[in-house]
Amino acid sequence: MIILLHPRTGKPKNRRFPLAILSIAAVLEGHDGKAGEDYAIVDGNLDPNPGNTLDQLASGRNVELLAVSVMPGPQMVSAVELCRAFRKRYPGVPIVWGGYFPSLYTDAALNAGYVDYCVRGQGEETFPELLEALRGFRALKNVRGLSFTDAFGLHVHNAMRPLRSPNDFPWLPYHRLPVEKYLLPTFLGHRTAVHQASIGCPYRCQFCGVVPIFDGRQKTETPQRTAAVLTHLRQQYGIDAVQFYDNNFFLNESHAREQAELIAPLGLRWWAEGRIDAFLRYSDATLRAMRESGATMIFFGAESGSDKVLANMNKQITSAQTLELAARIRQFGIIPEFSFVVGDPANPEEDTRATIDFVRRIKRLNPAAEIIVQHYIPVPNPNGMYGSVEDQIRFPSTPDEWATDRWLNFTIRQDPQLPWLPRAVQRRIDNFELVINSRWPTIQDVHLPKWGRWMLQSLSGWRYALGFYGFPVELEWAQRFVALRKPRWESL
Ligand code: B12
Repeated sequence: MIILLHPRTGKPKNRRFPLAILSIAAVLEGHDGKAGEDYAIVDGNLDPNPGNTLDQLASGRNVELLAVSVMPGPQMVSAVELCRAFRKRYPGVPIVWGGYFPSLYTDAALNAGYVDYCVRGQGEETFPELLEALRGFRALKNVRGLSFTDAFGLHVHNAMRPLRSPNDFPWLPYHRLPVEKYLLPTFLGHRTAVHQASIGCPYRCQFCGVVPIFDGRQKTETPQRTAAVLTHLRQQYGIDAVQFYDNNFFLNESHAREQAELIAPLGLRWWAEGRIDAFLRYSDATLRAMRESGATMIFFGAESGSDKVLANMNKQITSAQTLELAARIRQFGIIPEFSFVVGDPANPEEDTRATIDFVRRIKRLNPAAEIIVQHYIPVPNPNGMYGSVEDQIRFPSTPDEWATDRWLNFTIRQDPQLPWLPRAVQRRIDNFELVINSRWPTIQDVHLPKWGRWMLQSLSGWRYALGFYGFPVELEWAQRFVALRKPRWESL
């Protein structure tokens, strides 16, 4: 038996389909007359005690491989704990990690005594080839996208494999999960599903963790396949909303238009991530078609209000484009969610000031726009990190070190302790975020009561009006009181 493990990422009420593990499960199912593999899925977001479940599955059975999906942050912390315990009890069972953590920090992952293999990047082909290698039908060195430790204790990193379109792989085996438990209420609907129609991203923003893995490549499934999957989820499980997890859902206008027309009859409300420049190029008719197909909110990486900073990030947009989009999108009734990466290492003070001013301009143009303000934290990047901070940061060399509070806070961008970011500036960013999130509480928090919304808005109004963000103790208290303040990593 093969065990596919998706360690816990957050609170049960924010549970979503574990798409990464389901994608691997898809290729383990039987297809075209070929028998499938014997496998089980363990999801830490559903199972209150995944350690026990692993034990029940492994004791008295021949487990061939424990395969774990690991994203940086709380999921990695949970993976460390589960894998360490599993290795102790079942030392003969190999463990493979896949996902963003081992793809970005491969050596660190292999340095853990309990990680035998890492799958870098897309897993649907690498994983079955690893199984072949473990069964003696292929050499490990011939499995592209795989990393492992050789007999001399050296890390071997095989070449990456070409990216394939999700179209080339079978549908996800939703029936292997208790689907009902994953369709939870969100601001979009009562039964919200998630789907990812593409892998990778064709851009090379210097601050982004997707770039080192996919190196400016993206492959997308056809609009017909996306529509067919959503139709199945609608008919079979009654979904009424969907969150698209693509790094970049809109690439070209004809694709976006066709997609919108195909899913419109399903009557879903949806959220996705897109690019400001791509969106601005679309005609009014396309934007209207998107709205009519259920587009409710679109996340855009605006990143900064300074064109110099945007150029340094290699973002390939201008601040004027962000303002234009904020104004234009209003008439279509789609809410833009603008995300900012604040704290330019060259001049964090100036960047913070410029971005705060810029956010205020956006809010004047489109008060419904949602704002996410994040501290810039670097990720390894072979083309150089944004801010050229290579000499100022040393990443941990083991998952156990990544799992300490200091590095967990770094990953989730809460008190990241960056040598170039003065404490006072970090506090200013946090305070501004608190004021703006109180002045306009997000519509995405379905648990926030009306009175709580009203209280936050009333308390923060004067601060926002005067531009006074310092010492917002009453807002901290109020946010806690209305239970709005949850760890940042629980929302994207
Ligand atoms: C969904 C998601 C989440 C969800 C997780 C939901 C869940 N299911 O539990 C939530 C909201 C919790 C989340 C949180 C965070 N996330 Co997140 N998240 C994503 C997102 C949007 C999609 C991931 C996904 O499921 N994709 C679908 C699957 C099919 O694709 P995949 O994960 O790439 O899997 C493929 C391969 O990686 C590989 N693979 C993956 N796992 C495995 C396992 C095995 C055994 C094998 C063989 C292969 C394999 O094969 C798969 C199929 O090809 C990505 C962005 C993106 N589009 O990739 C960001 C992303 C992964 N998140 C990221 C980050 C940073 C975070 C946070 C740390 C953010 C924060 N500010 O705090 C938090 C913390 C994570 C945590 N809680 O542990 C970054 C990671 C890169 C980085 N910068 O370090 C990404 C890339 C976003 C970004 N652009 O920066 N996230």
